Amino acid sequence: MNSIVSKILPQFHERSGPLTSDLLLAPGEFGLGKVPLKRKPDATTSMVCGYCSTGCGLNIHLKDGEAINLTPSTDYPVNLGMACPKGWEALTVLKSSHRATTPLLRNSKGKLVAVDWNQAMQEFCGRFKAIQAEHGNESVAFLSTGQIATEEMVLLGSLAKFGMGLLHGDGNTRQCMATSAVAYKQSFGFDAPPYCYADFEESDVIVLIGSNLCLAHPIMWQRICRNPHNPEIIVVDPRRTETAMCATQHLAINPKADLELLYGIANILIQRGWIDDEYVEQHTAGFDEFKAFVESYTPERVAHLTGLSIADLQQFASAIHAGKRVSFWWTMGVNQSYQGVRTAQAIINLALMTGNIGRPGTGANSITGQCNAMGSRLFSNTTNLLGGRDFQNGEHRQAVAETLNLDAERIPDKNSLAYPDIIEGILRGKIKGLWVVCTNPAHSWINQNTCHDILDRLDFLVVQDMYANTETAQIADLVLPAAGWGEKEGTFINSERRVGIIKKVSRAPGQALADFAIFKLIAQYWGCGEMFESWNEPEDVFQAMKRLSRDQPCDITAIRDYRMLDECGGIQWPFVEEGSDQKFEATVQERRLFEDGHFYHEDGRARFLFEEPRELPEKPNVKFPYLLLTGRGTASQWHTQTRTSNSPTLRSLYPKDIYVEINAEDASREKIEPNQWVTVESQRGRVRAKAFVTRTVRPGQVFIPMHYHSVNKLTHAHFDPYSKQPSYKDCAVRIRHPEPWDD
Ligand SMILES: Nc1nc2c(c(=O)[nH]1)N[C@H]1C(S)=C(S)[C@@H](COP(=O)(O)OP(=O)(O)OC[C@H]3O[C@@H](n4cnc5c(=O)[nH]c(N)nc54)[C@H](O)[C@@H]3O)O[C@H]1N2
Ligand SMILES: Nc1nc2c(c(=O)[nH]1)N[C@H]1C(S)=C(S)[C@@H](COP(=O)(O)OP(=O)(O)OC[C@H]3O[C@@H](n4cnc5c(=O)[nH]c(N)nc54)[C@H](O)[C@@H]3O)O[C@H]1N2
Ligand code: SF4
Ligand SMILES: [Mo]
Repeated sequence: MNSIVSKILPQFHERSGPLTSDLLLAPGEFGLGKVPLKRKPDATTSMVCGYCSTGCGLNIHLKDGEAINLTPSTDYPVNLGMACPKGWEALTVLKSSHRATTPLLRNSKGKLVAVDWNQAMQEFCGRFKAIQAEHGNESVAFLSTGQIATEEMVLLGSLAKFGMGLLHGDGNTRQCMATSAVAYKQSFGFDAPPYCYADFEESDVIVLIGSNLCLAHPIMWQRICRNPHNPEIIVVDPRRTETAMCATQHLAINPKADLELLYGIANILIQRGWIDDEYVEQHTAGFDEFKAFVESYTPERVAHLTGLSIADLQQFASAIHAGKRVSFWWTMGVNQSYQGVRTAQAIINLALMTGNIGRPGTGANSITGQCNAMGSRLFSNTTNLLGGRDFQNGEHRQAVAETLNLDAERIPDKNSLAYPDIIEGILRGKIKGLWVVCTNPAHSWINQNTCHDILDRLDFLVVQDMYANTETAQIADLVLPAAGWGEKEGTFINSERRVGIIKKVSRAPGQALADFAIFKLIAQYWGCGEMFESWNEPEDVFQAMKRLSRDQPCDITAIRDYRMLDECGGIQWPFVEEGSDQKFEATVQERRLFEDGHFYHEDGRARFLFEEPRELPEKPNVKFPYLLLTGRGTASQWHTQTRTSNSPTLRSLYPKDIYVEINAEDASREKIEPNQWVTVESQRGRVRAKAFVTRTVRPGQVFIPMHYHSVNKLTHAHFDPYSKQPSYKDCAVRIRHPEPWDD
């Protein structure tokens, strides 16, 4: 086996491998190419940011081929010279003492100790194969991510399912985008967010539902600030967020009452005759049934259910009617709900019935979260077969088999378990081995008390991460050290479907390898290396992705190569070869879908989908009187903070300690002083937090940012039935003080 390491490693080893930037020249001559350009060590190159789905372009300034600084790109169509604090600090967090620099294996004394790649690979393959031999192939699963390059996702998904024979693999996108993906698929026939960011600037009415753009997508918010039409900005959020404060109308809705609100608004629009009948007639199906369904959502009833006034509802409906170009946007306030799919579809219904789709400044627009969640939705080979296909469809399997020159029998004909079912499978002893790539479930998964207990039951847990100190790495049996953004190359797909490029401008520390290289190494040790023989570098996989996308709605066959992406400032899908029906100019930098009113269902029509709302599963009650909301806390914190906590600058921009936002009225009644430590308790666990007394949350509600590790001790594991996305933003808690830690 050692010979494999010596054969493979030098090819990939970050220390010996060339920086991509070695091949780069001055601005205007960027290229990742194999074309050996004359080396010019001090230059600037550009790539997209590795945090959020906005996908800003960053200029990376190099000295001797290595990144020394960065500035936001002024000519990238996404961010037009802007970046948020995370983007500005993206390089800093790479140089951290917490980086995983060597594989780590848990020894017989229970300690993680450094081992070499050869031993790590022997353990990885030996242990997983042994589990498979005893309990069947399906007893090993993987959990992946929306934060590695699409090429890496394709390789991981292909290796795991076609090479290693796994059936079950899902991603952290389940926590985040599953609802939107299912909603779009059912309504439009494909998971296709229709918009481009120019729509932020072209709308005259912008409706933001469960979306705190100002801090979660600050550059998208900047795009709204550039809107020259003096737009109405309507924010639907139980909290008076930074975004709500900037709105022209803030609807401080009762949590999880969005479905009632949206049905109520649809009813008002119908009653007043404010419908685009022609659009509905030509391009949709199911409107009459929907119309009959929403009739009972009278303004009086809806006002009562949502906690809003009838005047609020009338004003919202009137704004939609008055708008010439109305866009509807949503994020986690909608997706993370036990009825998220139907809520997202209720938003889609409003856009369809008013003809606000397919034109500039319109759309039913789901905003993605992670830098490459969109890549994961199409190419991770988890929920969908590669290219947005269906595992259960024989023709789809055949198409993928032919494209990848693979025996179709190797492609599972069953769907994977979803993330919550993988967790459940571990609990039931069906899943014994888990491989976690670029996600931190021991912090981010819902209801941590059981999550920890469940992960402890695994026979073998492998974590592949940039940092060795993540909550999940700490409990792993084997840690594989990964290179991060800036240390490897590939592509990301942003919220507006733009394929953008990332490059290697920094060397990964120690023995850390790009995920791509780790997957190749595993393939060799597993004994299926020849399946991926032709995928020597990410761009080879990119060419395969093009072929996999052919004739799918996400067709990118006309993107020639990385260099073209670089020259064009990223390219949105679809981007189809000459000679096909759809032809796009690379020079047109921002495009939207459905301009011809044709959707992806066989009849070309979008669907009106709806269902009776359900009760809040865990309502506040006498014992637990507050409803806990969770979400993003500041623009400077990223998720479980493995990355952002490594920047002193970012750390100075957010509160060090976990805090709970509580309304001044409640604080006064509970006799809580600002900044006092209190205990927040749910039926499942308790958390110590500092009281942040504020009027941004309403009485009876509290808010804790997700970035502090104990938050998910409180959350209640319940899910949307269609998307299986966790409902992170509704559970009942109480607040105690003095703290009951000693009782
Ligand atoms: N700085 C920063 N930016 C990020 C991230 C980060 O960690 N840090 N993460 C990225 C990722 S992966 C994602 S998914 C996005 C998330 O971006 P957002 O979805 O904008 O962020 P959240 O704060 O999770 O949730 C948005 C809002 O939903 C509201 N909400 C809660 N319950 C309800 C409800 O029932 N109805 C309505 N209408 N609203 C409700 C909350 O009060 C909150 O203000 O952000 C991305 N951007
Ligand atoms: N209570 C509550 N919980 C939530 C949410 C909420 O709103 N409330 N939001 C949910 C949402 S929307 C999301 S997206 C999830 C996010 O949850 P996670 O995915 O668990 O959060 P991250 O901190 O982004 O974890 C990514 C991990 O990948 C590592 N990493 C970064 N880059 C690379 C790389 O290139 N390769 C490898 N191998 N590793 C890398 C990082 O160090 C980090 O440990 O959290 C969810 N959890
Ligand atoms: S808005 Fe998102 S993509 Fe842009 S710089 Fe900030 S984190 Fe990066
Ligand atoms: Mo997310």
